[in-house]
Amino acid sequence: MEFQKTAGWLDWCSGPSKPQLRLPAGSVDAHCHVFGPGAEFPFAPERKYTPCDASKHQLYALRDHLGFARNVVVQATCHGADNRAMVDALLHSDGRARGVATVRRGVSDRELKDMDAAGVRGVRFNFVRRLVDFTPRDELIEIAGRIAPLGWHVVVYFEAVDLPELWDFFTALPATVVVDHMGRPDLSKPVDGPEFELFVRLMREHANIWSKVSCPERLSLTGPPARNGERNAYRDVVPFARRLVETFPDRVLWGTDWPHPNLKDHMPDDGLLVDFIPRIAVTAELQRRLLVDNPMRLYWPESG
Ligand code: 0GY
Repeated sequence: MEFQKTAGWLDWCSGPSKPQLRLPAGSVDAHCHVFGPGAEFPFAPERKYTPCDASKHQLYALRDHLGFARNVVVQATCHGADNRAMVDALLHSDGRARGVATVRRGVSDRELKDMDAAGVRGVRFNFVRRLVDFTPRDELIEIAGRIAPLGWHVVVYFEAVDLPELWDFFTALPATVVVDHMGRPDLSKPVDGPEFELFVRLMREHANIWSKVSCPERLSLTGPPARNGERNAYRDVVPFARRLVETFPDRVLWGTDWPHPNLKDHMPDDGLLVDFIPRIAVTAELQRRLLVDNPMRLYWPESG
């Protein structure tokens, strides 16, 4: 099937630089996606955007280029609850990728078991309105109950302004909960202001809640290297991410977010994104926890 990309779609960077940071051995890119290829794995009819293709081969070439050992492939909304492209990527990873799926209420036990065997370790609940239609809470609670026996966790994606309303739902989930991109804070607000404090409190009061300290390119208002010079890229994100890394060193994850869906402004160089890591995890010890120990504990516990 032929797909027409969403108008103004920015394709992923095809020649990323080699990072200066030598990643710790065994580092995990804990948030990335595959898109199609659409001709092989068609995009979902209910999708809100149509991306460029971004195949498993391209993802694994990037993994090797950047110096990662493993990936966590997160189901993207453009594939809806059709997890075939993500599962296919896991099956062709030589055990070096785990996955996070999107499922609906009608998913069978057999489908869940097969996904588990392929390497899926969680489901994603998405509350970002531009990406998905509303799913009733009782359906999500039912799904959380269905995956609990498998030992899977729940990944949640939402914007900071919606946290007060989602608080009770998140804190009642009977699983590890991993928040995408620090709960998408509004960086025009201070790092010690009430909005981000609420997110820090969520993590402080609930030891089962983790956060990805990913996506400076998505959150930053000060912007990318071209505007600031490499050393100052995404500088407004640093205090937010550093605060989480230093307060909760055992519950943070990092990922490239390749192939960076829905960016309007610029497409990041993934090598430079890796070089952002030492600015938010400032010691070798913090980097090792962020990139190796924490994701291994969550996604490859049998290797520990
Ligand atoms: C991300 C961000 C986005 C999209 C998705 O599943 C998705 O479609 O995650 C976004 O547009 O914010 O985390 O990669």
